[in-house]
Amino acid sequence: MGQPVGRESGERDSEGAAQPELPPGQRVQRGWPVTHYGPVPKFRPERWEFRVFGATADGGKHCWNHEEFTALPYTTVVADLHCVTKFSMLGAEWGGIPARTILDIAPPAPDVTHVMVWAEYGFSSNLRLSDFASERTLFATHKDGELLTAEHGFPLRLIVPHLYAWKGPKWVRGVEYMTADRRGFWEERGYHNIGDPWKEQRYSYQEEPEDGPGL
Ligand SMILES: Nc1nc2c(c(=O)[nH]1)N[C@H]1C(S)=C(S)[C@@H](COP(=O)(O)O)O[C@H]1N2
Ligand SMILES: [Mo]
Repeated sequence: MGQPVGRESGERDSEGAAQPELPPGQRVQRGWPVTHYGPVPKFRPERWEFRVFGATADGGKHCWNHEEFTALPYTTVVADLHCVTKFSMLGAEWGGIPARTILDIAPPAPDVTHVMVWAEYGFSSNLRLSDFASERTLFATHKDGELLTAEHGFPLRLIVPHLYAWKGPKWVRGVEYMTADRRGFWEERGYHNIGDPWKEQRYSYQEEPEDGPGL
C-alpha cells in the first residue's frame, strides 16, 4: 500500500491559523446517506471494463478488465465528501487507484484541457484536467478499508476531494480526454461547471463566463 496523502481541511496552515473544517453552508452528516439519480447498477464482472478514450497521446483507446484495473497500485486518501444539498461526511479513508496513475499509463494528448468521467447508464461529470490530475483525486474501490457497497459505487467511484461530490461519479466506467470543455450530467442541469465547495460554487447561475461553456 502507498503512503496516505494527507487531508487539507481541518488542519492548521503554515501560520498556525485554524482552517475551517467545513465549506460554507455545509453541515456534518452522521452516518453515510446514499445520494444519486437513477437505479443502482448491477456489477457484471465479465462485462465490466474501464476505458480511456478521446484525445489520448497515442490516438488509441485503452481498456482494462476488472482484474487488471484493480491490480493497479493501491493508495489511500483521507477526504471529506461534500454534497451540494448541504451535508458533508468528514474524514473517510478512501482506497483505490490515483487518477495520476491513469494519466501516466494512458497519457492524454498535449492539447487536452478537460476530462469527462463516464459512469453506468450514461452518467457523466466534466472536470478540468488540473482537477483530475490532483494528487488526491482517486478512483476508489474501498472506504475505511472495506470494499464499497453497491449503493455507494461498487466496484469503482471517483473521489475528487476538493470539489462537490457530484463531480465524483459512482459506478465509473471510463474517462474521455477532451480538448475543450463540455458539460456533464448535473452540469447540464443547473449545477456549477467547476463546483468548488470552498467558493460555494453550487449552481450554474453563479458561473462567471470563464467558468464553463454556455448553457
Ligand atoms: N453515477 C452517479 N454518481 C454519483 C451521483 C449520481 O447521481 N450518479 N451523484 C453524486 C452525488 S450528488 C453525491 S452527493 C455522491 C453521493 O455519494 P454517496 O451516495 O456514496 O454518499 O455521489 C455522486 N456520484
Ligand atoms: Mo450530492
